[in-house]
Amino acid sequence: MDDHTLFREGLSLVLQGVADNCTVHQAENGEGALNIVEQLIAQGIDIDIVLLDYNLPDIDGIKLMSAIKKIDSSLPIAILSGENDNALFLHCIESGASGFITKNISTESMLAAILKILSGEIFKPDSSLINDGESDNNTNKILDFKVNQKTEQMRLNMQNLLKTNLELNVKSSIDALTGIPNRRNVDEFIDDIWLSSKNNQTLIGIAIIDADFFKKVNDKFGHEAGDVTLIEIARLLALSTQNIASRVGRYGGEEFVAIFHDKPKQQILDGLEKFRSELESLDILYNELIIKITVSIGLAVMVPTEDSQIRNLVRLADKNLYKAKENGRNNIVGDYFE
Ligand code: GH3
Ligand code: MG
Ligand code: MG
Repeated sequence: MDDHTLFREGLSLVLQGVADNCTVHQAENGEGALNIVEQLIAQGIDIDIVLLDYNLPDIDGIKLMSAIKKIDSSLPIAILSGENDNALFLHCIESGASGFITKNISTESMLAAILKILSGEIFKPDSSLINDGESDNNTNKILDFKVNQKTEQMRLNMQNLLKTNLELNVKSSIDALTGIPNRRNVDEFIDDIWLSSKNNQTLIGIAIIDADFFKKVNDKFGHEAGDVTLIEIARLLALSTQNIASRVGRYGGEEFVAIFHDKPKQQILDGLEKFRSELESLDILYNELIIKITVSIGLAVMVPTEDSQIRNLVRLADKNLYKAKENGRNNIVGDYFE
């Protein structure tokens, strides 16, 4: 729950990207969050964790936490905050939070924090991240004591199974270099979306994105510079398509993929074009050198018919990528199947 749409959508995307069997529900204010918790519990659905923004438009984060705890006192709740001071952390833990996560940390660290809380531990930010102007040794001792006490208490209802699953999924679904979903993850996702598109007669789109003359980047600047370039392509792809792509991933080597579901074709094309042009003008800094890179994109979209097959859609996207390369690279070729 966070009123900051970008942050909320981003975190949701990451969580769904790492755990196949995880469903993320989003709310942009306290009332929405309470409604979701109430509804899920009424439906008998287990909630593994609640991530609450501390600064909310309609209610104080701590008050909202108490309201949720009234519905289910055993629910692990993590408070997310842009501020990082000891007093606030202590206040949250005392009020029943299972963790206090500062928002200024990497996605990887945030996932690690969530995993820790899921395993029944209290998550406390790295002390170097905490602005402890006022604190002294004594405060730290109280803090450690409270954390230990709470941790022991929570170990009793540890959710080991979920933790193991999540950890396994994080390792086997995420591309180690770029941090975005890997081919296995994307392929499984495509199968799911395909079924849903077929059943609901909605549009599915697949874009295959390949870096142009990438070999030259390695040859000219070295393999490490090539790696940095791949990271930048992945980052920009995820960022510039975050509102339209259901998932992006690394398909292998210098090839990426984006999956679209139930979005108008023009919107998909606009999003991909935005990514293509932003990448073209991006200066990638590496050891005081500037690396330039472009991509060619093959897109295929369709509403699946009774006898259409997913592999034909992927094949068409691949064929279009080939055409984009032949057209001189740094462009998009797209097709629409009726
Ligand atoms: P085209 O425009 O036709 O796609 O040309 P290209 O040079 O991008 O394509 P080619 O397939 O000839 O070369 C791809 C290169 O990508 C070769 C390979 O060494 C490099 N590559 C693949 N994976 C990685 C990686 O993880 N890191 C780095 N640095 N290079 C990689
Ligand atoms: Mg290439
Ligand atoms: Mg290639």
